[in-house]
Amino acid sequence: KTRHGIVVEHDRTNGPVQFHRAPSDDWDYLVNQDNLYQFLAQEVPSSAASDEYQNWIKSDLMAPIGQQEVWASGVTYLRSRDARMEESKKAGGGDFYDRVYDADRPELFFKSTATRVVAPGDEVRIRQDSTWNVPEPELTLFITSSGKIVGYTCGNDMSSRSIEGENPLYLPQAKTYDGSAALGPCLYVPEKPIAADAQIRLEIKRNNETVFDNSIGIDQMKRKHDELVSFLYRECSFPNGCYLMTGTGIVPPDNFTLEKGDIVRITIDGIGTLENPVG
Ligand code: DO4
Ligand code: MG
Repeated sequence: KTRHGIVVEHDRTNGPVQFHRAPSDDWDYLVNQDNLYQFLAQEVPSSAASDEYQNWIKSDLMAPIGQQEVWASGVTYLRSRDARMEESKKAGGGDFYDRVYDADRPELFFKSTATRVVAPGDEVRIRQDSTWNVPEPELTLFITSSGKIVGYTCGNDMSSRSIEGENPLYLPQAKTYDGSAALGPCLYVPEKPIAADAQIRLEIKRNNETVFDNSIGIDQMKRKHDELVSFLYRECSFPNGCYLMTGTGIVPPDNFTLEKGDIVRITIDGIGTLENPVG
């Protein structure tokens, strides 16, 4: 894959979301700017691009990542707290999830580097030693090295519920393995923070049929984006900026597990759709 996609906010006033090729091949340098919106607004045409251009760029998108680390937040929505409490029951349950939902300090964990992040259209994976697997559709922040949120993308925090449910200490194995994360389809760079009523939608298709479809508003999240960032940046520096998945508010019912060949589609208003087959 050869193209990094960017969506600049001024597109929203011009009809459908318009993708643009990133105006530099030096992704790490390009995106790590506190005035990224102002820079891109000058570089990227505000007039609508042709359908041909849109199809061309969407056909070959890389994940919008270079040297950045990907971190993730957990238990930021009620649905996530309830699902984790349920899945950990057999292991004695504990009140970890309940406590972290209400605590001052959020759950933050290291998810991935670019090597384990897959691009739009490429395969996300389920672990061979896991029996219960789900995608987690998450609004993902892009934060500069100074701690400013300048962009957003869709994230898939692929998770093994069987391994995580067996013991909370297995979380890194449940969350981090080859093909366990997807980002894209682009970096969305608005002038102001993403709309508070933006919706996240998760659709899962199997043999051309929809087997799961649900949505949630980002306003249902318990924590503020800046709150998550301030904890993440307390004792960690990020010379190239950083991605932070903000947690899932959608968890399929307990009798659902992903299968090889399923198609996972994550759509967030303003950003577009991240689609990946499961391998
Ligand atoms: O506590 C385990 C992980 C939580 C998580 O990934 C989420 O809530 O999205
Ligand atoms: Mg998650």
